[in-house]
Amino acid sequence: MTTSYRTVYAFAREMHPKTVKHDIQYGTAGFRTKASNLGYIMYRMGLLAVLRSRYKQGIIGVMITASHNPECDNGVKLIDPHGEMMEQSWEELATKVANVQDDELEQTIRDIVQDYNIDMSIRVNILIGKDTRPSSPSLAKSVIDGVLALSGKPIDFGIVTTPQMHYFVKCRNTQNEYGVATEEGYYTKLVSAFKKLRGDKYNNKNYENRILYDGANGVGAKKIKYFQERLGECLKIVLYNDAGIGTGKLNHLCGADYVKSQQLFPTGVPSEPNQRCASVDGDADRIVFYYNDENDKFHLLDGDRIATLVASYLKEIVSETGLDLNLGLVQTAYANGASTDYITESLKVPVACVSTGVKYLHHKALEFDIGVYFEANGHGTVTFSKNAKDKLNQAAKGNILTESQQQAASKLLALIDVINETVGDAIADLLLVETILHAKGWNIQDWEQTYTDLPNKLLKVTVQDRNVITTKDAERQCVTPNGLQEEINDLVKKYKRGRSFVRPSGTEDIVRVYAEASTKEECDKLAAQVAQKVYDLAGGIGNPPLIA
Ligand code: 16G
Ligand code: MG
Repeated sequence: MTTSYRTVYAFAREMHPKTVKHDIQYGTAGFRTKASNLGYIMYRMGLLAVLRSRYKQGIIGVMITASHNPECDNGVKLIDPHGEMMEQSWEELATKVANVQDDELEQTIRDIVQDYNIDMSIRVNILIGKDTRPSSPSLAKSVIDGVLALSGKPIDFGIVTTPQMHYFVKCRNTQNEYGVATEEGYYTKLVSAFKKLRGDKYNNKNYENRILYDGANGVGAKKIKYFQERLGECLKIVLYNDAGIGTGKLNHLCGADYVKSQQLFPTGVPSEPNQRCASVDGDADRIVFYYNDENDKFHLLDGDRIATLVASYLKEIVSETGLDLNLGLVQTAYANGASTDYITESLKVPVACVSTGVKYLHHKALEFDIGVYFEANGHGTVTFSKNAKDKLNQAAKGNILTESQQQAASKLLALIDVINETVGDAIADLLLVETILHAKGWNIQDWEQTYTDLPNKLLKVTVQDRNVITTKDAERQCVTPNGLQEEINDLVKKYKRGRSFVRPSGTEDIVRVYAEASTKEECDKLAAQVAQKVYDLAGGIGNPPLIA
């Protein structure tokens, strides 16, 4: 079979013409913008997926989603054969392919084929998935046209969560060694591991097996039903926010991003005092936990909390196995300072800090035998090295260890199957957290009491060009504009436990300001003062930020 390039331009011209003049960039989470501007981008990403697939000689995934954005937005990202986000060096190619004129498209494709020495005769499969946005089906059709134009074979998985797509891609590329590449395979893997760990004692000490679940009116609401069916009485998941497709309610006043960024209880979930609740985001790759106390005060347990809970539990089991496995935790600068102190000082687990964005966290985590990573926003998972899995498998089978060590090894192996190692997975993370709370006999208050978060604040500043801000040291230090870091240092010094950093957003045309300090008042003040410095030194536009 040889691929003809003839259709590339013809399809573009007749069916998917470029409709937007300005360039759009493949950012931290792929392309993301108004759905109405994305048709030609989708077509072109279908083309690129085929090139990437032939280049890597593996199956590539394409996920159509705009995560926690409003319903009118959409987006697309490519998934590499290991189930990870597409390698960074290809992001530039994606940007190029997305932005050339229609009549330059064919040549651009030919150039990539030549530069990367791609064998265009290889037969390839491209897996396509989408969230519940009303625009997703027609955008999926555009991706399919792109795949067909270069003679790839599209396989449509329909409406699925982002982490399900990552899982399918990995399963397919490992000939189902990682799991069976179907929705059923995914549910079976997670649910059987969960049930095995839980046993027949559904409650334990302070732990009660009931959780209120906010599905953000998205795919997370649809897919949790398969878990409800399979888990039954073992874990009672009570679903809220499951509005129909196209009602405009996706992520509206609910979902993980809303709860985390607004620090508010979502709409549509009843407030029962001290009841554990969880919210996922629009494509179910983030989760946060929370509750209202008897005085109706809101308490949030975010990604940092999940990270510490998971790391502490893994540390316990690893030591029970007696095996020599190195465990590490990866965070970003957004991690609450109190969580970092708790992890290093109390848990004595090494912490690495990397730049914002899942790909950075994931890659760093792979350096450990067991790498736990979470962003404060609730995106995260755990990765296990081959070395760790081999040692555990041997330990669980062989007679080298004591019986209790052997049992711990089996428990850890089951825990690995509750985890989606490819990417942060809200539902898998929910099952993991429930497993740990159950094992510890904890309610959500017990979990919260492990340490006290420092008050923190996020602000946005609009500037002429956000790229004038450059950073180093995992975004904790600002390099340009000149003098800004010194100003931040001077401000931070004035506050007890003060910490602040600024970085250009990778998903919005703004600069983000983060601050934390020992009291809420001080923290708000520090954030506002730093925001003002950004406005003054980095070309702020519009109204200056308000100083509290
Ligand atoms: C994207 C990233 C997320 C990051 C966020 C930061 C992925 C899959 N998602 O949603 O990890 O926290 O961007 O957004 O990488 P920002 O650059 O606008 O602050
Ligand atoms: Mg998401």
